[in-house]
Amino acid sequence: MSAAAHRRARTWPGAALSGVLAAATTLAVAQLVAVLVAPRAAPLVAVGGAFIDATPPPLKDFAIATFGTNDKLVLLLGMGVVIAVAAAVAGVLARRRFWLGGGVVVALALVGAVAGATRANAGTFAVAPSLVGGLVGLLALRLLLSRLPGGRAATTAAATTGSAGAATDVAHSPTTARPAGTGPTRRTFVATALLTAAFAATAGAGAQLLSKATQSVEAARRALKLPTPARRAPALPAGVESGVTGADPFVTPNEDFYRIDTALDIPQVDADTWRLRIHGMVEEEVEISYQDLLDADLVESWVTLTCVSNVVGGKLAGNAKWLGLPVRELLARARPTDGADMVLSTSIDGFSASTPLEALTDDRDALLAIGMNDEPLPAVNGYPVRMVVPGLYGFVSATKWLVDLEVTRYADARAYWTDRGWSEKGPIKTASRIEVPASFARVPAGQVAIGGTAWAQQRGITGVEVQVDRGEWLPATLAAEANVDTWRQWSFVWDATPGLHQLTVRATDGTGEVQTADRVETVPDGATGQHSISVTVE
Ligand SMILES: Nc1nc2c(c(=O)[nH]1)N[C@H]1C(S)=C(S)[C@@H](COP(=O)(O)O)O[C@H]1N2
Ligand SMILES: [Mo]
Repeated sequence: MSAAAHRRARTWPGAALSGVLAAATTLAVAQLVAVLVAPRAAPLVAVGGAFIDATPPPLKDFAIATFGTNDKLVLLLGMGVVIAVAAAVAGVLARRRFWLGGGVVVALALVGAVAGATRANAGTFAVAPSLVGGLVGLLALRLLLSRLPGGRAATTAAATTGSAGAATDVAHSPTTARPAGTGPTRRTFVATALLTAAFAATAGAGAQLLSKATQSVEAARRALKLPTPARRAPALPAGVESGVTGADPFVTPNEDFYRIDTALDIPQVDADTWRLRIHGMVEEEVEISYQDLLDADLVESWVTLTCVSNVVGGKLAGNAKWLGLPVRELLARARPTDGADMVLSTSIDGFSASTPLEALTDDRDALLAIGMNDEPLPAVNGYPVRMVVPGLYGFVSATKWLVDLEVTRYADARAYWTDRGWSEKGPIKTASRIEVPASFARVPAGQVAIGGTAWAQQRGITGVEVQVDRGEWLPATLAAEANVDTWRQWSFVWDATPGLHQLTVRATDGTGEVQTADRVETVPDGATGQHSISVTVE
């Protein structure tokens, strides 16, 4: 090994640390610039968003199945790890030849800039965060490496900046003089590293504070008072709850409602400037404001929302009281032309859903919803306005942060998930699940309360049956039905004998059709199959 190689071998941890610190500086500065000029173009969020859009359906399904609603956190953590490793390698490379590592920083900044500029509604300055961040990151890398003891870059830096003077005073500026040829000491490097880390932390915290201060959307949402509906939802009948302890509540509280979307950062939509345009195959284009919605005759309804990615027995469904304007009233004003059979609804972040025109014009009360369980829509559930269409999976109907309705034809336009291997239509399939006891629970012998929920929106649930150890199907007791668009709870008293047992459930919908036992996957239009659990009776 040459002497230079020896020195490099000794200094690689410092070089790797330099890379990581430079990356942290890049991201923090980019975040700060993003908050100031292009909120949606912060590199992590923009690249993560582009990654989500490019994720093939099996991987998306895997992510949801494995990490549930934490899938986004996992993605961000994964990106953090990848970036840290790439940055460490870049640091070591840059130690050898600056532009080998610097090139990695430039490449990553360019990826961030392109992702930022190509997101929906990106804005004029969408490349700025990544480019400014990348530039500051490069300077940080250069500075750190020049302060690394014992390497070539250090020697060069010392030779160009050095003259006589004290070498070890950590408080000195980059032009601190030191004896020619001796190079910086370990203390100088540690001090520079600490300063860089402090700088990155300050920029990051500044970005955080600033974005809190400028996020007036949540404040506006909280201050909002929903109007009194012109038509209230009928009061829930007594007995919609089965009464089985531990079963899910009939009304899902907003904070427990499942969340599924492609948005890494929750879009901040200002209700005051919000507009919805209805256009395409219409006699007349219509545009409405949020105030128009507040002033309209709003209706309330109980609807159970369900995700197509819900697996048999899964929890990606929730039931709420929605407040909104029937979409058919707007469509009546716009007057769709002959041949139109679909409405493509688009959100501010580029997600889109294809809903049959029919489902938006018939009497099922498809809503432009602004309220959820007597509150303005929470930001995660689509504030200020989302669609809620009874009977259809969310991916083809429930567009959150809604900004555009295009009346069109299935032959002419495709929605977000249809481009990614999912179906263009998505009526909800009959489903039932056992909530109590939990799978693999241990229960005492004797009378055991079994409970759960079934749904078949638009058709309703007219029967639920339970099967023990693949025996005879026995009727469960149905809780009261609120309406055909909500889920229905059920209960069953089981005379449990000691041993390991299997319990299975199936539902019958309002058309008399019994839920199939055939297992199909969620892709492309929803899972089927019956939910079974194993229980040990002691
Ligand atoms: N803007 C936007 N709206 C969206 C989605 C999305 O990714 N982006 N996902 C849809 C899907 S797949 C479902 S199941 C529902 C989930 O609504 P929730 O998060 O309020 O439960 O939102 C729908 N609306
Ligand atoms: Mo979904």
